[in-house]
Amino acid sequence: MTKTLNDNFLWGGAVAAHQLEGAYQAGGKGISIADIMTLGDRDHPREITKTIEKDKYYPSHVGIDFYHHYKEDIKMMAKMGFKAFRTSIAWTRIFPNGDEDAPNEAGLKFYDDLFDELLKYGIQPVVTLSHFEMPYHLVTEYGGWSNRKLIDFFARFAHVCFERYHNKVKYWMTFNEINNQANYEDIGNVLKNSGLLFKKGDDKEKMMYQAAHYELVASAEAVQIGHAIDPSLQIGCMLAFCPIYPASSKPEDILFSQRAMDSRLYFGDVHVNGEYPNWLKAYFDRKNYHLDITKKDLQILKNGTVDYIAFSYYMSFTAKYTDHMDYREYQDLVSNPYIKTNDWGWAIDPVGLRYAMNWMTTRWHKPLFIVENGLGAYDKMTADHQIHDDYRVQYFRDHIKQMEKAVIDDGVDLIGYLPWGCIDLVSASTGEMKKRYGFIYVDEDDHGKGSFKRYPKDSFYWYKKVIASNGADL
Ligand code: BGP
Repeated sequence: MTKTLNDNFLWGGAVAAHQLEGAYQAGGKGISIADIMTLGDRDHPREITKTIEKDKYYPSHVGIDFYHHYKEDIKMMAKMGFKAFRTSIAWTRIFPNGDEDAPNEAGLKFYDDLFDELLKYGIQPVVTLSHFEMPYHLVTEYGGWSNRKLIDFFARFAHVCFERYHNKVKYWMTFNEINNQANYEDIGNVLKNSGLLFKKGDDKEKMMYQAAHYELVASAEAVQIGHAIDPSLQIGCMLAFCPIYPASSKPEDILFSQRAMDSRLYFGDVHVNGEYPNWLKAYFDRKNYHLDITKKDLQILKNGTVDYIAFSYYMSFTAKYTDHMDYREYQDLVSNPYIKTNDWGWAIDPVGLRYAMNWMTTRWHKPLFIVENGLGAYDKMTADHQIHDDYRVQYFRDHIKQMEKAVIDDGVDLIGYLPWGCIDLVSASTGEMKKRYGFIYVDEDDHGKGSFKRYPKDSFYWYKKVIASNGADL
């Protein structure tokens, strides 16, 4: 008999609060860093404004107005047969400024209602505490994650969420793509994700490591808080996983690509082993980085290791050794002749998903959870409201096949598969609507205009069939 996935495999989809909720000031919500980001596009990064300017369009303000449409949206997900739905809690709905003593009840109630609606259909909510956003007040008053105080603010937020929802939510993640959260190369991302403000002359790399350390400690503290409230909670980290292949069999290329991956994925080492890897400690020494890492921090990291590894998988990279071996230099990327790219230049590499799953299993020995994967594409709706997205079906078919090989043939322990943007939403990198990922089309343009009506795409019916057959009918 052919082996299949477990019956309790969690099929579903994933979104994030600031990319779909809209209603950015409803129910006492505060301003988050996502709310001051303007619209960008493939060639123009999004800008971060200091104040909200009248007449300017900010994608998160509208999202797809999920805040008011969630019942209808969840009904459609239930029709597809979803077993799980990943979303995030907007920190600013719970603590509008981030540093209050008491949470905002209206914000807490919104997520109670949302989780109840999911549970009504037997869909498990899977929750990220911080998905690329934080209260803007914490940036202006404290300097974002450059400040140790943020650990306490985050811990308080996590505590409130675990206490309130632990009977409704079993699977949690602390920071979305924590390894992108602390990425100093792209100023837009830095501000967006970690709330760092740079002054002239600042050592950005050092600041990035310091912020990353505080986030890692905050994450480990949250894991302990959640387990103390309810030991049955499964609390994981979330990593962006992009394999970085060597450009050739030249030993230097191989060592170089290995170090490049280490540098992106050391976050997983800290989350799982509760300590920094040796190569990174050596690097800190070499660079003379005396980071604020206390004995107590190291104890927290040790005591707050994660239950599982959640990850996003979109693409792979290929790297070539140049004349230096500093691990941050993996940006010397070359194109891979065996791999095609999507309209945004992202490499489409299904086999890379199987590679990723095996890589993580061998290294960390933890259950895995695919909480993002998908194809951003320009979809067209016909006059009779059909969306023929056969390219998306092909993308998913190829990736799910590799995922199944990893589970069935390679024995990887996988909790579920939650493709990204199961309903069209605002793109994180550009703020546009036209980079669509969903099984459900939302009639809205890049400026937040449209009927906001929802329509199933062809992929909707295909995915329904996949779920119904537990991944056998692709
Ligand atoms: C991941 C983020 C998501 C999502 C996805 C697709 O990095 O966790 O928030 O947006 O990428 O990216 P984009 O929206 O830029 O296409």
